[in-house]
Amino acid sequence: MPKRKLTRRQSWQIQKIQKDRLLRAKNQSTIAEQQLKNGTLGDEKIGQIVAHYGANLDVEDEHGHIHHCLTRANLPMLVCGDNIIWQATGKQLGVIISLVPRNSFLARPDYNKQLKPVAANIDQILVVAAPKPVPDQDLINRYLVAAELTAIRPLIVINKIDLLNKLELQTLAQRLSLYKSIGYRVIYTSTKHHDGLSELTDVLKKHTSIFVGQSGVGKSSLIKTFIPNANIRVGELSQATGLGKHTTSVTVLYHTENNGSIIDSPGVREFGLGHESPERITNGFVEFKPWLGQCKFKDCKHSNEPACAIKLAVEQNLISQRRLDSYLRIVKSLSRR
Ligand SMILES: Nc1nc2c(ncn2[C@@H]2O[C@H](COP(=O)(O)OP(=O)(O)OP(=O)(O)O)[C@@H](O)[C@H]2O)c(=O)[nH]1
Ligand SMILES: [Mg+2]
Ligand SMILES: [Zn+2]
Repeated sequence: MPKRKLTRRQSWQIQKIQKDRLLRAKNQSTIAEQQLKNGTLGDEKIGQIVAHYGANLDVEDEHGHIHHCLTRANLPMLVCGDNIIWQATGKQLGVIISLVPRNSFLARPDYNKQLKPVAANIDQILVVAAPKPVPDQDLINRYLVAAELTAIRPLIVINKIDLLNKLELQTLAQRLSLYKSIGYRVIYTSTKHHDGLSELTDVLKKHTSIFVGQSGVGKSSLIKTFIPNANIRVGELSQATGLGKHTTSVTVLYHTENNGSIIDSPGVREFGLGHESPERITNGFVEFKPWLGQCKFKDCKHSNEPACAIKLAVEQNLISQRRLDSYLRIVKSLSRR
């Protein structure tokens, strides 16, 4: 995607927004520190972050009650799924005083290239795509790379299959069979016709899963089918662009009936891997692994070099040309940032 040149006014606006944000965050931490100093605090308790609105976080206690909390200034940025220690400061209000070490966390760089955690303590990433908007395979691959590099199990969910006739579905399944061949589970769903939902329920059991993918693919709609009582907003696709309109704006964690938790996150058009090196990205393409280190040149980029083991594997149909092309596009996009 070409880089957009910002006008002076736009840069000024962005800078102002960032300054205001910083000020707000500072104020909020000062309030939290003040509350701590005032000493009107309850006992230290364990809790989990279940929603995240700027400086305010919703903490769920062990009884399933929600408390609106601020955090101490010395804590890192907290996200959904984080286990924390908090103290009550009032009715349904509290302050978070420490973070329990994370088992895992998914992060992505923001527009400032700063790495921002998205969710913590997750053990499954459900990469959701839909026939409309057209499944973006580079985006799917980016998520798969991110999942591989953070050692969180990824699965692919193709939603809205009701939009396809039998032949179209077969063609898509054929196209995506490559993912199955490299070890990823692909689940086909429709929230309209209830296809694949029991398979998905099974997958969610006893796990903490995050739903990620482009806006409008139906992440919230899928989650709604598992937690019908939750107040989840689902959006319309824009008439003009056919793309989603970013209905979900905050990341929220929901509990399922079968001991699982699901995290709904806002759709993204692009999942940046700008913080990763090309070598790490190579490792995120699982099927490349047996051939790594076998190219003629140690610094082989797997594009035009002679005696490239990866290209040889492509010629022998052991690696898909489409995955190699996608890999090369992703690596190329790193140098543009
Ligand atoms: N035809 C069809 N439409 C669906 C299906 N699932 C969801 N939709 C529609 O797709 C649109 C977007 O759904 P959302 O659930 O808001 O999508 P989202 O991925 O959460 O989008 P963001 O929150 O913006 O990231 C809504 O109009 C849904 O009704 C499906 O299985 N089939
Ligand atoms: Mg949503
Ligand atoms: Zn090579």
